[in-house]
Amino acid sequence: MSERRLLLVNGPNLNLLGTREPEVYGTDTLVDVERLVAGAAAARGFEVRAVQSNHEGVLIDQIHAARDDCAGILINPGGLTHTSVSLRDALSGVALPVAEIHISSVLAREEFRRFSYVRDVAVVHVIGEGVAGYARATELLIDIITGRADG
Ligand code: CA2
Repeated sequence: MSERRLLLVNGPNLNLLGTREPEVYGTDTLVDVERLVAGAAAARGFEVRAVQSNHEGVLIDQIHAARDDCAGILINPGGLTHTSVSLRDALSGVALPVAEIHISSVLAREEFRRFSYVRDVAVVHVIGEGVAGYARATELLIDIITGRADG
């Protein structure tokens, strides 16, 4: 492992966290999420570069850039989870370990949320644990990166 840094990616509309639909997504904001992840990573000696965008190409460019200086990627792709072959190809193309996070229980919501293009390119999946799931995903991904777990 060359770098003790993670890329945290939040996809479209996650900038709205904490502003509406609290019954689905809770009351924490995106800033709270980014602080939570930074704290969980720092406790294990990692730093985090966080990006949120509503634009698929921006997310893909950031994923490509992670090849140079990150040891893994935490991603909540938002609605792109269910639609984007390109995002999936970017994740598989950089060949870094990926953790897929969903705040809500996507498997228990509308049918169209059940399928994920990201699922089988990720080695960690934390789904339906609310914002706290980001911290657990961070720990699980670091376990894999540091060789403390194998999946
Ligand atoms: O449960 C998740 O984390 C999702 O990835 C969130 C996406 C949704 O399309 C996925 O199916 C599941 C939506 C993100 C929108 O976030 C909002 C947050 C607050 C208010 C409105 C939208």
